[in-house]
Amino acid sequence: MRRIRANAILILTVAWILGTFYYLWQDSKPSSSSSSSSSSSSSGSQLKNHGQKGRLEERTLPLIVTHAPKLEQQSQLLGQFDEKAFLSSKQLKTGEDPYREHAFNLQESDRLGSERAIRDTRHYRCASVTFDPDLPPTSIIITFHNEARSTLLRTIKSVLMRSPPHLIQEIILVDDFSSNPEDCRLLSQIPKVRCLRNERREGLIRSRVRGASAASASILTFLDSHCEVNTDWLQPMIQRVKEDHTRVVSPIIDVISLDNFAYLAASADLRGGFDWSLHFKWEQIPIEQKMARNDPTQPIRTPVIAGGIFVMDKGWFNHLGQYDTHMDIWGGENFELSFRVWMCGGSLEILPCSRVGHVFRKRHPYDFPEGNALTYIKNTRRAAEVWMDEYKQYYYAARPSAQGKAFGRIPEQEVAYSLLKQGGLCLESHGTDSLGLAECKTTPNIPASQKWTLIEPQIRQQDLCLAITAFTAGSKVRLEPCNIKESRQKWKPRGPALQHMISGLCLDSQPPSGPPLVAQCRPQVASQSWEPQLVT
Ligand code: UD2
Ligand code: MN
Repeated sequence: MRRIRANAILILTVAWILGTFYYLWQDSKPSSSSSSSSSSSSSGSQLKNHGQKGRLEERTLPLIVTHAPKLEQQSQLLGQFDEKAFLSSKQLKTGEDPYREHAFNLQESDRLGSERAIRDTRHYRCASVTFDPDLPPTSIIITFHNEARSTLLRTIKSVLMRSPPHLIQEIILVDDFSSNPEDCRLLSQIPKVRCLRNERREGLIRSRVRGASAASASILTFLDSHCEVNTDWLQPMIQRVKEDHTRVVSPIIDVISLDNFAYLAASADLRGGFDWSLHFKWEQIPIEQKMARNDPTQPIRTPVIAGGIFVMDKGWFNHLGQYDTHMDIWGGENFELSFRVWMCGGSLEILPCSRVGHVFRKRHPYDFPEGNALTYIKNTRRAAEVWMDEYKQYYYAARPSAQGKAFGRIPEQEVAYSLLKQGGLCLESHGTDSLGLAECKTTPNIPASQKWTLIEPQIRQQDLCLAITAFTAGSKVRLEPCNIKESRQKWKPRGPALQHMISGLCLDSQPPSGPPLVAQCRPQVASQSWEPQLVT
């Protein structure tokens, strides 16, 4: 009996070891001859690095390999296009740094060829999800600036190979004034591929708008120029947008190693996020939501998208005003679009049953005519100024260097103002040091001195904030320049009262003739009741 048990354990152990080896072998294909990371890291690295470490899936997934199509299928896919000539025209010279031109290992990408089998990284339950038989087709839009030929062609071929043909209306390439115009011309020979070439460098934002305007399908799909789409990547996204045209959906973005081009599964527990400096980062789904998720095929709602890979209705894209075309080169447009979508009543989601691989890089391989940092500030400052209302102060606090930097013109903003009423009287400022109560005025005669903006934790009048002068009962209040870190300026509503957060004291108009001060909070007392009334 004991012997049988020992044998069973031995067999299981051997099977487990073999399984692990097979998995690791699959995952590390293709093996890398030189896996040293990019040597040069430019000034833009901290803006660009989305922190891919820790984003990879830890769970061992069932191994399903996506097969490459047979040879006769391939020739049909590419038509007159001469793949061999296209790929062999430019080769890396011996001794040349393979990372220099593209910030990924070009040698490995070239070695891989234009197609390969990759692991189906979805949860196994995704394979049994079904879609409407009448999904509408999409226009795929890929903008590129000096992309490596092998990665660009692999992106295009993976789309043609791994999408139901009737769903691909066309692939629109927008060549953003790459040095060699031939890439654009040659790739147009592939059936369904059109290439538009910019006459000057526009950046990815204006290039995508150009591509979207040229699209003939009612659904737009955006991809970066160094992706590989995975099995059944497209159907889940089109299905969600077909059901509700205000959804903007993206796949889980798997990681293609910039060193050896291994295709690695990303974690399915992440969503998009950002810090106040408008720096994109992946964040864990909140634990309550994670616990409530009993179906791993369900969408994950996300505050923002990473930006490069998403599907959206063309009418909705136009309705929202497309992108902000005054943004240059790279960066910030993902926040701007995400804010538009949420604020205009749409939604953003990540679909775990859709997987697309992307080569995440540590630096920009291309130049920024106005400099990397200034361009990022310009773009994010536009997003903050246009969409973040009073919250933009957090952006400036986190990125003080953005203050005073050029960001072009933006449409006038409308801010919501309130009166702070106590019976028929209103809180009013007379200069910064003196506050008082005065008869409430009505539209259109409301003076700026009675208009307040209540954005927790601040009570503002333009750039001035209501502050206590000391942390003791009986202290006066006054206006002073807003500073988000200043604890004397932090308030929160407490019923009808306005309570200073640290001292716990409440804004009080007693005595009515004197200036308002802070006093011990007393519920239901008229002198501590401030009724906000919105004015336009
Ligand atoms: C991420 C997004 C990217 C974009 C960017 C913020 C993903 C996978 N990628 O950066 O799509 O949203 O954040 O702006 O979410 N390009 C041009 N013209 C230029 C510069 C770039 O056409 O002047 C192309 C470039 O060839 C590439 C795409 O724009 O296809 C995105 O550029 P990237 O790959 O350098 O950006 P990435 O992935 O770091
Ligand atoms: Mn990219």
